[in-house]
Amino acid sequence: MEVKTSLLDNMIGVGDMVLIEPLSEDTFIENLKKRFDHSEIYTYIGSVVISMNPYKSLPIYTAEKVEEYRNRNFYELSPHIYALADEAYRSLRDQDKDQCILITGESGAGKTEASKFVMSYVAAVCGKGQEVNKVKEQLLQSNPVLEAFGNAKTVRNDNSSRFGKYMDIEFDFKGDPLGGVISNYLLEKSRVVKQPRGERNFHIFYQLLSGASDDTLKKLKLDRDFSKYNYLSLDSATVNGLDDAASFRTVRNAMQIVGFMEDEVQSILELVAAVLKLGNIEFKPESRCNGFDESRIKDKNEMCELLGIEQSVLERAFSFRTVEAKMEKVSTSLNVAQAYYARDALAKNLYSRLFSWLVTRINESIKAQTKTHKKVMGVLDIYGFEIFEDNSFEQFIINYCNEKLQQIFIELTLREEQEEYIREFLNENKNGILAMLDEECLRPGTVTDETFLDKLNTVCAEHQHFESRQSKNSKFLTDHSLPHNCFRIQHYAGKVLYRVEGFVDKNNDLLYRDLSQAMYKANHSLIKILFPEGNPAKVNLKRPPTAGFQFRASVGTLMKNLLTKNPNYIRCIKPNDEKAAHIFTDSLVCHQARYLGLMENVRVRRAGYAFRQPYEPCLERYKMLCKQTWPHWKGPLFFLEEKRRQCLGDLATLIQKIYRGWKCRTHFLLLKKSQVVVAAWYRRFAQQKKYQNI
Ligand code: AOV
Ligand code: MG
Repeated sequence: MEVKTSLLDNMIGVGDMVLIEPLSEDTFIENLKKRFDHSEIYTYIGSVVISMNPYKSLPIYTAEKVEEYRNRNFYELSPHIYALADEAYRSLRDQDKDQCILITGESGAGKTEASKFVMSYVAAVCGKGQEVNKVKEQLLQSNPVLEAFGNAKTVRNDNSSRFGKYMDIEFDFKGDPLGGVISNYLLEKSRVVKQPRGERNFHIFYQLLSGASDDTLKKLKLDRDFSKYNYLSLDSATVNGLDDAASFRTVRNAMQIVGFMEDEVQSILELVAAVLKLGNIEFKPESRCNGFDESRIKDKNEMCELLGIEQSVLERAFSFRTVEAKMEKVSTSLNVAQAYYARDALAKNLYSRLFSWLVTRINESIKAQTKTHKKVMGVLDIYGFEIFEDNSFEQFIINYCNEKLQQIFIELTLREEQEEYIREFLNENKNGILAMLDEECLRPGTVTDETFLDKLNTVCAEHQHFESRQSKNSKFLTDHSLPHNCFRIQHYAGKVLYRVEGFVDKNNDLLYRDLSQAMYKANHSLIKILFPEGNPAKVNLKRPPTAGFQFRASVGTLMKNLLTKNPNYIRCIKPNDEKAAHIFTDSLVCHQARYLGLMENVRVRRAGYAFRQPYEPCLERYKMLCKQTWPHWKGPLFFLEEKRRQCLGDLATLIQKIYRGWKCRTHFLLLKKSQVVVAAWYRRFAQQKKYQNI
């Protein structure tokens, strides 16, 4: 549909979707496209920033741009992620409101890049001085380290985050940065031992082999040739546009800035090398007189030397499994397949524990050195919603996390429109899928992926039958045409078919005790730290919590935390599936705009009020504008209700005068029950006499 209004005649489209007239899905998409074609990748919906991935570098993140946006009002300049960052930072500093920056969008949409732009903007505008600069540098340099270990090439994104990340940046009362705290969410560790076609293992493996000096590689007993390692897929070992060797230098440098000691870096690299070596261990059967094939390691493995583990200790750990129960210890031997399973489990555990340790270690370096009151800006960058050909437990976890975030968005911005937005499979009660998986994993008797699927089908079918009359909202889709080992879920962003194979095992996430004990025996300080349960003095017979349980709990805590902060949204959109600049696939963008609820977002913004604030902070903020409140404003108890309203009225008139100078919108300050409401009243609507009753 051709958009005719004068606002859209503008070559580069309209900066704020709220001003589009007429509003329809077509005009919405057309506006995005027009802007995208002119490299205007940011567009507002009120205070929400839509960010289109340009897939090319744009000259809009320069120091001059930072200066341009610094201390400017949100709507003053053309839309930019810097405007959002500036607004968030200023309200944190001036109004003492903790902020969070919620960055959402599907895999490859530009979340991680956006989070880095926000962080670098805030770093550029906050505080000065040697100490402060050191803090800033450390916070920023934590990124390359975590990306090297936690990102990988997938078919959707060449630098895909395979973990969720939330970072609190802490400030003092002046707005100077004090430090930060990073929380990480479930790393997709299955990637360590196997990668889908067209994908890679985590970047660090390739970076190390390509970028380390000959001397370092010799010490680590590594060969530069990727093909020597079973754990490195070969069909896409090099990625266009990624320079692994240069990245390795960046990562080494970043580790140094963050505060890693040389011997720590050495230890970390030894573990990375050990994972590669572990993948090369092969097993052969050895026939026993009882007819049972016991597994034996084929060749001597250099991993033992690297980690200071005796070969015989490792061999034993790969040949037997000991089960301890109260006073008894029973050892059974492993066959070759079980030994391979144990090897992979060890590699996955080793790597994911190393990753968590890195986060802890970085936190130690970047934590604020003072206990005084801190203001906080949280930046959330999780793995985006993804649908692959083959979807497993990992995709379920990733998509679950995205559902939760979408729920928060709906709750905070669209609730009036979508009261009935309930996703049953997410419910925390016993009918949630993760809860059912846990119940199944803890059940005595034989538990397999199939028994879990049976349970899922039975419970959900019953549930649906019961619910069907009241709600069309069931998101677990039963369909008899599904492959027998699959279930399907209607997520907010699309239907996903999950293959159930591996769900139970990945959720259990158990490592044979023999292996953790062997690791604990290593003459390597870091390995010892990573496997504390291997300490024979600390045998704990209690079952560790499942992966799903831990994830659910940590995401739950995160959501509660986010709800206490003032949210700022960046909604990232992927323009095409080719990872290419200049291609705008209408259908793809439209699909994302729909599931992200962007149209509803515009409608709510057009109808609603732009800004709400309780009386007290508003008076505090604007006290200097009005002679009634300046200089004798003495806090909440000073005014009687009536007097307070009167003062606010005076303030309102003044603020209106200030805002009246604005070009396309007029602000009104209203007094609602207990809040001051600044309504953005758009002149176009006003002319139509549509909203005159505001
Ligand atoms: P994601 O974080 O949303 O995906 P990224 O932030 O990693 O996506 O972006 C994917 C790629 O798109 C980047 O590596 C860049 O090449 C390009 N890109 C994104 N934003 C910009 C920008 N503003 N300017 C230039 N290039 C950009 V995932 O982590 O897969 O959910 O899981
Ligand atoms: Mg990412």
